[in-house]
Amino acid sequence: MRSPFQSESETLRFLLRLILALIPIVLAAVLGPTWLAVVVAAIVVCALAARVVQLRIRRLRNPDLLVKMAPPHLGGAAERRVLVVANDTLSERSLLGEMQRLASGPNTHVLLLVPALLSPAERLTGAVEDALGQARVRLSGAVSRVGTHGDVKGEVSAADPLVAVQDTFATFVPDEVIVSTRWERAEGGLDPRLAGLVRERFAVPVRHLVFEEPGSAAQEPDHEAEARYQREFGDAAAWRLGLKALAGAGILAALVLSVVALVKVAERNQATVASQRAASKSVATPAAALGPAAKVIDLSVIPEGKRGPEGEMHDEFTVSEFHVTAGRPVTLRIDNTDDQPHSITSTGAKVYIIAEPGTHTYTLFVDKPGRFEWHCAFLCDPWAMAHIGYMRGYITATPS
Ligand SMILES: [Cu+2]
Repeated sequence: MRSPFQSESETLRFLLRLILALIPIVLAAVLGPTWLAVVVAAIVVCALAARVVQLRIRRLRNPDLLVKMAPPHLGGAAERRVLVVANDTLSERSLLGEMQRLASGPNTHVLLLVPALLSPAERLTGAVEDALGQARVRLSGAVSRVGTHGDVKGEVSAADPLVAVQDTFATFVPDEVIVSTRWERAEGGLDPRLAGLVRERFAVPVRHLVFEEPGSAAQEPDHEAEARYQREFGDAAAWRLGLKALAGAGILAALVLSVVALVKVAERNQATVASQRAASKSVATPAAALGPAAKVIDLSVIPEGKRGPEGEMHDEFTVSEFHVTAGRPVTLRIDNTDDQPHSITSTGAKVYIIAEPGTHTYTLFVDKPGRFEWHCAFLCDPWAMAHIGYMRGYITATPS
């Protein structure tokens, strides 16, 4: 596979840019919350992608003009070497006739180059065998029909068509090139701009044989028609690329937004649990200072342990009504049979007990009299979390 970079300095520049782009992402990840790093990463990726798209659009609109290569003439003065580039038009009778006419000329060598028609996906994955096989079949068909009339050789190539042509300038050294395409680029057909691109790069006569549709006569567009077509095709391709880039940006934005939302929710949950854990510890301390708890209440947490009135089974605390005396600690021995924590959370009573899985003791302490509602603050069974006697209940503190 060819490197996408044209030179070492270009590779180096790309690496430098990549490192520069990574700095803000790393900084955001270290200094800020995770979602900020995600947003910064997305912005950096968008900026890089926009730059790539901009460069490609520019290249599509104004293909860079290279210095033309003028290959030396190979062989005797009377010798003529003709390169024919075609694939999807190889069934055209007039193209084969033209090749026959050329091949039967004296001292004329014809090389038929058939570039495999690869989709971008095939080019990327290297799955070139099918396209190469098709190219070989077309080549051998054409050579067997033309070859008897003179010197015709054939070649298939999996490289980009322009690169394949360039390669034959090093090996075959043609004096003349014929490129045959359709006008409209059919599904996977040879790019009609190929003739113009070859003409731009090589100082040899390039003929473009165009077949509007199968069986039609060959047309040879003049310079102006060719240039106009190239411009229009370039504009259309630039448009298509722009639209694809927009769609890609939309998908990326949606992805980033959902990742940020997920990260934020996860961070908030963590913060809630952490603050509840801290709170349940701070409640335990004054309770311990008040001496041994007088009373022990045994209860369990059972996932899907109790049938609701609508017939479904729901998570439950086996005791959901607690009676305490204000200012006096009570010990809860909770056997949480679930594999996730549940809680007895009441902001009114300032009770924040997290029942971890397994059997542990906790101190229930309410400092003022009143009847307070509590609920489980962990996302467990939404129905149970909303119903008294399941993941919700009351703490009644009577005055001492
Ligand atoms: Cu719960």
